[in-house]
Amino acid sequence: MGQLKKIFIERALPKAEIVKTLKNEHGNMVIGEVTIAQVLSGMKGVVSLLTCTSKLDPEEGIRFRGYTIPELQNSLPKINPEGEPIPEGLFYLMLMDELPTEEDVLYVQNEWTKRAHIPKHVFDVIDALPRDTHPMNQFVAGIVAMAGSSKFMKAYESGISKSDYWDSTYEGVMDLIARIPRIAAYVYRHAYHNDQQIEPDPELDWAGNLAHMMGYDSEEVKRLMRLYMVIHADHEGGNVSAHTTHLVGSALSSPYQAYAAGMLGLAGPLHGLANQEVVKWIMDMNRELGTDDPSKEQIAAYVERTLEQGRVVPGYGHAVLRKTDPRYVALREFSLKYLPDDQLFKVVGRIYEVVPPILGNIGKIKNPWPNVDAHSGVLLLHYGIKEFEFYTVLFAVSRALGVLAQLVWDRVYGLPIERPKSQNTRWFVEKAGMDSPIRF
Ligand code: CMX
Repeated sequence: MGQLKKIFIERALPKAEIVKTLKNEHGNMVIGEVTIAQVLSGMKGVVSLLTCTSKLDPEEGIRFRGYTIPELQNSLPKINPEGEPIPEGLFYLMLMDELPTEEDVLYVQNEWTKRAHIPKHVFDVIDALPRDTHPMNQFVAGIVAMAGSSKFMKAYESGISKSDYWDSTYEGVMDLIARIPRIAAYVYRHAYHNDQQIEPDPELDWAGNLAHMMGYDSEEVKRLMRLYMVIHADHEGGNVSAHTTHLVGSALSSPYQAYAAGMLGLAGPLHGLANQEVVKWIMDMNRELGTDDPSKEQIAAYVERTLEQGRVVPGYGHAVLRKTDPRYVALREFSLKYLPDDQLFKVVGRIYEVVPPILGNIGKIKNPWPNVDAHSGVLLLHYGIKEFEFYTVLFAVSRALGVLAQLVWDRVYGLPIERPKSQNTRWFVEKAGMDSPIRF
């Protein structure tokens, strides 16, 4: 048994006992009430999931196993003291519930390098897709094409006991995370670089290798990629991508299938696709105004037009957050350090001054502040990664770290198949005491 896996399960089993006790001895305790409004508003605020890898506070933002983004930037191992932490360390933290040492991070990095081989048929599947297939669809097709090599499925078919599910899930998760950057980079080169593929460099870290295989070898892009992979990795359990991965995993679908399903959720414009939508929106605005330097007044008028058309302003608002997203702040700080004079960065800053008061005045929008997607595309564009339809794939690569670390915990905790209750309209109408002829 690998060193990490052995230590992991020794630490995880006592926690699984706590979860068992909660269920068996405190299972009848009432922890909340649910209103009709919550059911009809996407179950916001209904506590119904157990997620340990991260927690989202509406005011403060995300904490990964208790650590904020600035705290991680100070305490996770880095390749270069001037640079950003490497995502291997964040994965270790989310899986092990402990900050890693340099040696721990190296262990994870080596494990992923060893496991990174991808069967040829997976590339054939991507090659068979038209180049203009949306990169998220190509990416998910590649993930699904790998599902046949799932160690979990093989173990399940061989008749393993429930108590061992976590083991082959861990193996599958480590294989999958190791392979994901190559799939993403392969899609990028298939879609935009005439299939001129770049082989992985086994000496590089996970995020640095992703930048390298995409064709970007400068240290600055590698730094950005490390930051990008850390900040997007997890956002507690209820967001569409994390919840879907957990839900599909609860049917004992393999990690490949569960992750692929989750990433199809990430591909929606209200979730991860918003990063491409932001860049599109800014470019449309600049085109319509005939300038790349719009004034605050021009931006405000364009925002009003967007709203009048019944569209959302992408990159603003959030289902949980009620303040500026700390992931936005981290990207802004990176921009101030490396690209303070970038024209698009300046426009993004101006949009930040204009949009929140307009959205706030509407009244119904619970959070007028920017989320991570309002800023991420600008940095990628600055470094020449101009194919904005690819941006959500980068989000997906990062999101693997959190949702798959949690999937291992789901199996350690023995969480069962998820199956909330649904009711028809008649049921709600009767609950509310309404006089209505509606039957279902
Ligand atoms: N522009 C215009 N209208 C907005 C808005 C925005 N940025 N944000 C919210 N609203 C609207 C909602 O569409 C909703 O309108 P209706 O009542 O007419 O349906 C109303 O305000 C209330 O919404 P809310 O409770 O404040 O927000 P939700 O939890 O329903 O939705 C989110 C959250 C993120 C989907 C929404 O703010 C939005 O659509 N933002 C723009 C898209 C975006 O940036 N998504 C990325 C989120 C981060 C991520 O997952 O990556």
